[in-house]
Amino acid sequence: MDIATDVHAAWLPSEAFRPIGTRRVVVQGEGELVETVRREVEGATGVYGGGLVGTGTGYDVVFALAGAQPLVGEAAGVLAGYEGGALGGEGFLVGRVEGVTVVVAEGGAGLLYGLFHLVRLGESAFRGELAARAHVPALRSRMLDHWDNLTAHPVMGHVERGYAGGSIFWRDGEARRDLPRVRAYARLLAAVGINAVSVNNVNVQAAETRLLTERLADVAELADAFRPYGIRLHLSVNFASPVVLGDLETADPLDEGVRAWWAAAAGRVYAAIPDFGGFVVKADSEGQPGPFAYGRTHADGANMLAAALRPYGGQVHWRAFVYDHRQDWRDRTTDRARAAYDHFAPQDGEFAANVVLQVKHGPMDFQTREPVSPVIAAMPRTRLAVELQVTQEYTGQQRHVCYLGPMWREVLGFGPWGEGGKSVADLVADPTAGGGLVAVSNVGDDAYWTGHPLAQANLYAFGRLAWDPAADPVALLDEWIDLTFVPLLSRDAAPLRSTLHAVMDGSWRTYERYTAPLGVGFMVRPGHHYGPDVDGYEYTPWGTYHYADRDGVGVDRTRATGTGYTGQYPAAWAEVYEARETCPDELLLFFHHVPYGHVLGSGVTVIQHIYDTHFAGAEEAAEMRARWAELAGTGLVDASLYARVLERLDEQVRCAGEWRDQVNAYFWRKSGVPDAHGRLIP
Ligand code: BDP
Repeated sequence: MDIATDVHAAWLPSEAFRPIGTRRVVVQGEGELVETVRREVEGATGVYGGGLVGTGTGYDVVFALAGAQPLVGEAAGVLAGYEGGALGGEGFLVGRVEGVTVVVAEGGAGLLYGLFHLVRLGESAFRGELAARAHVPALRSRMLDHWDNLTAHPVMGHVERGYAGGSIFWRDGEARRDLPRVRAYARLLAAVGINAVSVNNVNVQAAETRLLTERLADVAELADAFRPYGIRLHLSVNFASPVVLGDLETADPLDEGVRAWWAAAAGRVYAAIPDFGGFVVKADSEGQPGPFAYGRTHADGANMLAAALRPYGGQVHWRAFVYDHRQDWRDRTTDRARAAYDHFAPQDGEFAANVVLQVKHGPMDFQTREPVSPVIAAMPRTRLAVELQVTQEYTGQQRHVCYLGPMWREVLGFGPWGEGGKSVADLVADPTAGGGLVAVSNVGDDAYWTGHPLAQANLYAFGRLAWDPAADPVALLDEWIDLTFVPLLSRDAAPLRSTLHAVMDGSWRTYERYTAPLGVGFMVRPGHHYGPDVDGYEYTPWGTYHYADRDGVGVDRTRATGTGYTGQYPAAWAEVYEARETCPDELLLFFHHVPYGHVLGSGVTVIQHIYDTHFAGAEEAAEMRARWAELAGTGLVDASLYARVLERLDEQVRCAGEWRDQVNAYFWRKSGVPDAHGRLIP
């Protein structure tokens, strides 16, 4: 077989299991996840001629729980030689002694992650000696949120901001019950280390409140499909559920009846799903109900739900995406970027221990470039999770190639307190104060899962960065290529690898070049957010402005003359952002309103930078397409996958040209400053 026949397999094609499948494998231990490991091994060895064998015979690989009795000698040896800290339920040790490859773990999840680790290593897991090494996830919670609607929303469809077809869970108000597909999905997620999902949209429609009541069996069925892969299911809930369901007249979090209602609801959920993860809540945001209606705080609201879940060990993921989407746009002192901090920072220390405050990585809304949210550094006494957007709402909607690994790596590596201080990754990884990493899923019922086949790499990279935030995003691309494409090739993969790197490595920067400049954001068509519309949101109440006029552009967020947003950062960054001279170029227009002639750190004026980057970005998109087209007829990738990517690159090239022309024409007309190189601007 030369090319993929089962596109559903994504980064787990059966060929990737050949190295394990040809070998004699011992699996030691009991429990549901150990059974999953056994099933995986049975499947692979059934195809490739190896076998699941007993401890008395010759064997090449051992997967063992540390507590198994009697532990085979090689596993006991690896364990005895290990001197590091606790592995926990999800960590594992890998080593190779006397020709036997060994994975030892304390829990079934660790063993399963160890199996997928060996799949990533391929044949190299079976060569020479491997010193025992521990692999433990840096973050305890690695979660994917689906914005899937039970019933198609009239505007948003079945998946809000979904670009990969319908929901794999729901259709037309019913559970789809395509459980084999859900299990295949759970398996893909486990292979990248994801251990939590939420299966419905944060904007919870009235009918969806019934997931907590008469539809609970549907939810339990999904939980059953995820459980064998170590993934805990969560639900988004509507804060006003007691009212929406017609049971009570109030949803006031301090009302005893309301508290009892939620306690009973949680009891029912746990009776059906004993390992249920908890609730995800979007409250008082973009029209969702919340505690403000009753004069209560977000801590009041979150803690009430937390109390209902506490007896069962559940958590509330309370989202910090709270702002006024009907702000007075004539008032230049209000600033949407300030909102999350202004709402939440004063409540630091007031949230219960099983509340996780889920903060978007930037202060606005998943733009191509934003500074890191100041909320992340402002709440040391609150458990925080950082939320990323894998679905490409603002980054090309899975029609454009935009590999986001490099952006997320920058976010995770950012040090809010400056040099030498803790990083964002350190904060979310902290064993007591960290709430992990969450991302909005990019998956649907599309044959490639993600619409754009190359968008799979974003899901892959998210999971792997949540496991190891220090991972190099380009190396993660290699891993993804090695699993997804290389096992299917019987010849040299180097040309394919170099094409994929050429198309993907710099694609986020390319996308940034042809869209909104210098961190100012938006400029997208209102509503669906695809393609350029420079003034689309400029004179609306949404709070997303660029303030371009004939003299200059950008948002003054300084303390000296602007909205004061820079003051929300710890001193090191507050000062850097406050001054035009020290503010990083790529964020200049996020923080400052400057004349078109302002000279950037790069030595170029703002207006010339806009022209240069837009010409360059559109050209790079065309080069990406040309690189991909070189694969035509080579058989290096499946023909339908090749065609799907090419068709999307055609659209990317068209759209990048549209962005270039609209943005350049707009700023030429506003500023009256021509392009120094006399290129064509419409
Ligand atoms: C925005 C989306 C909107 C979501 C919202 C959220 O445009 O569809 O409901 O975020 O995060 O990016 O709640």
